[in-house]
Amino acid sequence: MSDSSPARFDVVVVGAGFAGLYLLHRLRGMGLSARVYERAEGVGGTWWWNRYPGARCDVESLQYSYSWDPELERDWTWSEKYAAQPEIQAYAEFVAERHDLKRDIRFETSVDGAEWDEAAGLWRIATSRGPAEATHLVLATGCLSSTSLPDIPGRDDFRGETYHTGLWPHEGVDFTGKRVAVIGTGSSAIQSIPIIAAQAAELAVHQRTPNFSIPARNAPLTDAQRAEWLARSAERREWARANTRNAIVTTLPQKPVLEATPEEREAEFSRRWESGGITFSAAFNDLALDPEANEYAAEFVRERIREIVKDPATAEALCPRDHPIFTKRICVDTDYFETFNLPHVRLVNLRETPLETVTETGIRTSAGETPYDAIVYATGFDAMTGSILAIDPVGKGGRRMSQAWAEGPKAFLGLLTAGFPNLFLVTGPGSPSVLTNMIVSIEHHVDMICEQLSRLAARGATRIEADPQAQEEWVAHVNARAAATLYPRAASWYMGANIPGKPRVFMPYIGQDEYRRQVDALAAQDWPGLKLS
Ligand code: N01
Repeated sequence: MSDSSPARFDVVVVGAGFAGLYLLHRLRGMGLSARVYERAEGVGGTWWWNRYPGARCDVESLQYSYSWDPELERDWTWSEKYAAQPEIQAYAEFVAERHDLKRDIRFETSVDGAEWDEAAGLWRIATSRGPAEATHLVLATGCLSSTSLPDIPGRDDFRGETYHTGLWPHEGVDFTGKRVAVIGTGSSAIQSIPIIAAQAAELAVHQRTPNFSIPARNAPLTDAQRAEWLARSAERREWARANTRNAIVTTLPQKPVLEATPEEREAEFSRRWESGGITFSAAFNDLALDPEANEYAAEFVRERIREIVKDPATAEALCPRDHPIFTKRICVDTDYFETFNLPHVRLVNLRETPLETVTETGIRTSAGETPYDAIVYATGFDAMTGSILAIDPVGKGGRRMSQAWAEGPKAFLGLLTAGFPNLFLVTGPGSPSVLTNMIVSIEHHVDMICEQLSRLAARGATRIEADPQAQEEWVAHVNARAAATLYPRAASWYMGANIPGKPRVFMPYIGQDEYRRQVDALAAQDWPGLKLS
């Protein structure tokens, strides 16, 4: 069905993930007309698409949940420390039903383009079901929504089954008795490999770059744990927002590892390794800053890999050496390294035997061809900018976002780009986003957008735009913060390094606590850098 005349709204939102859902709820509360367009058949965003076996959040479920509805927090029961994809998607569904959000969401509708009409002061939006118009356009399109399938020679010749972890079939895949190749060893691969291995007859893991991974130590949550969290959740969430770089409640590091004795070092790394998860990175406060400090943490993890993996050559090949630990998103696994002890699982080290081509029946490396029934691409995403540039909005003077961002993404506070009035990004490049508990950053940005919409209304203004000079200064500030850390030493997706031709710029803002301080300071000065008219 296609609408013929443009539907007209105060705000059009692209995406019905956790950002789009909360934003829709807020916009309704402000009395604004809003429409959400979502290409999937249901809500949940990244959790709708990433249904690969073992998909699970690496932030604890009690924290990876909305804070804006205390009753919701009481009424929803998380079953495990780290929720699996079906439970998180069910939670998104529960929120949508509870707040009656779906009536303003058009599913299976992609937004294919958007153009700013300067004279009319509105966005003209092209969707797969016809045109729409809105005073404001919000891209709540997610940071990891645009999948990346590498251009490997022969890729499309393969006659067996082909999957990408980020576009997993909803009916699931049964690998029982099959010869399976996985390409990639990032978080998605590391989570899915143990489960694929449990089904497959043969599994070959094609690794170009080994990754650091920490055991999740996932477990069912008890009533006592849930009650304990509920009793103090508001206070703890607030503490994490004010005091941590990643908005995750944890015990903050007390000292630099370089000042710790060997016994203190070992004890703290061991304690964090045993409790599991990404807070391993908070063991000491100099790990992301000093190469020598970082190496202690890296070597601790390598030692664990050598302990777990029985074959010494495989263990050594699994030990990351090309980047400091924590400069790529640390992986969190359940039995990843243990999987390489299974007789039907083998590591194909692409650094030693490079992948030459996919054939009709398998994969050929420099060591020869191996037949497979299925190939799983766990090859990641065109992160942070991919889903924005897929729409490639056209701003003032006919200038496209892809032109404005030719040297790398530029957005004041990661929220608004100069030359694109009334176009908001949720957790855009230049904001803490992917370095944090995403739901906390999403809530912050949604609240910031609503604050700006209220300011516009209060002043009888209709347009908001980032000042180019303020934007340049912000981008320089984001870069300077990254340059003071070890992060730029990794060829990571944070740097755009996984996509051929993408500008190498460190995209997220390091430190959501500092980001909040900056935002609060701007608010106290009535938002210099944002022009209302
Ligand atoms: O993707 P990735 P991901 N030939 O980009 C390899 C979030 N996430 O989907 O490093 C061979 O990390 C590539 O190799 P290399 C999380 O933020 C969260 O796993 O480029 N290999 C790499 O090994 C995460 O960081 C959760 O040498 C090729 C892999 O593919 C982000 O999503 C779970 C190749 C891609 O790894 C992305 O994770 C899952 C080629 N041509 C994801 N091209 C949780 O919450 C690429 N690779 C736990």
